[in-house]
Amino acid sequence: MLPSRPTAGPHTKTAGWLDWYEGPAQPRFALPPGSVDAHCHVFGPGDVFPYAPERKYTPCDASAEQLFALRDHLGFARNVIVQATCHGADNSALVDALTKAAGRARGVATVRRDISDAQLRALHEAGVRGVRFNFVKRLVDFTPQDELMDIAARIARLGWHVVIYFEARDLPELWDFFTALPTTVVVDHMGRPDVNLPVDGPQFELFMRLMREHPNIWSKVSCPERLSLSGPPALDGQSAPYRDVLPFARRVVETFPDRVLWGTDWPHPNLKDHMPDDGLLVDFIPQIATTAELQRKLLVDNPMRLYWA
Ligand code: 0GY
Repeated sequence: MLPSRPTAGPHTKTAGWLDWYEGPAQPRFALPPGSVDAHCHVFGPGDVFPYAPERKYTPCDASAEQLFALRDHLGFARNVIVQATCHGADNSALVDALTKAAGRARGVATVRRDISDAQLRALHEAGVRGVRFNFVKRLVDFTPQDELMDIAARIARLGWHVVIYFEARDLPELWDFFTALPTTVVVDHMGRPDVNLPVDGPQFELFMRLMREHPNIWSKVSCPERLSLSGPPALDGQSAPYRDVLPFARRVVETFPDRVLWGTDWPHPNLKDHMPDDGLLVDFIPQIATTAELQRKLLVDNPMRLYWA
């Protein structure tokens, strides 16, 4: 069981925002030993780690302790904690969580161009191994690409990678920037395809081409709950959960088995329609990675190579 309920903290939560799911199911799928939840966040708690003034939403709190309780409940060994936009470039909550994880978590930070070398080194010591560049307009203000490229050049020297988050329709205009990045590049949530479009149609083909032509580009095959239009399991149990996302995720896993990662995305920011039960999300994994070998690569080998090597 999780130790405590979601709380609002000292801030007023964004209207319509759903709290993370309390008491998730025990997954039926037994995760391979050493599995990594490679995309999750901590929020606050806001009275200890205030949310950034420039944030576009105010979440309910989701602490490191609550994340680790979920990790143990679901059967993961480790987490990769990604700095959420509600904390801006103040990575204090992330660093606190990494310290508390005692080696069982790595981090992806948000940094600005004026960060010093000493601050970057301190983040590395804490367990940060990447930076996130966010191009989703509802989440962040615009940052010039030359600033991002400067940051990429500096973190490349530390052996870090860049995580990119964007909407599929914006890929054509971002292509040149993404393909010029000097590091390993990890795409969040398969570049957010429109799953109403065909899996072999021009939009998703462009994403597949991005990965095919650039062996340094990886993808998280996460967030079916965010991408799906068909939604979670029907109450009558007749329809498969997130069935419209399946062909997309399966195609990426089977085409690039050594460059895929999976994460819960707990505590699932910005969901207003339904909040997934994280236990059922884990049960979705064997549908997208259908053999023991693909599951081991997705959940253990790939994240260990990228974050713990
Ligand atoms: C995600 C997705 C979202 C939010 C953030 O940092 C964030 O605020 O990543 C989103 O709203 O799509 O990956 O957590």
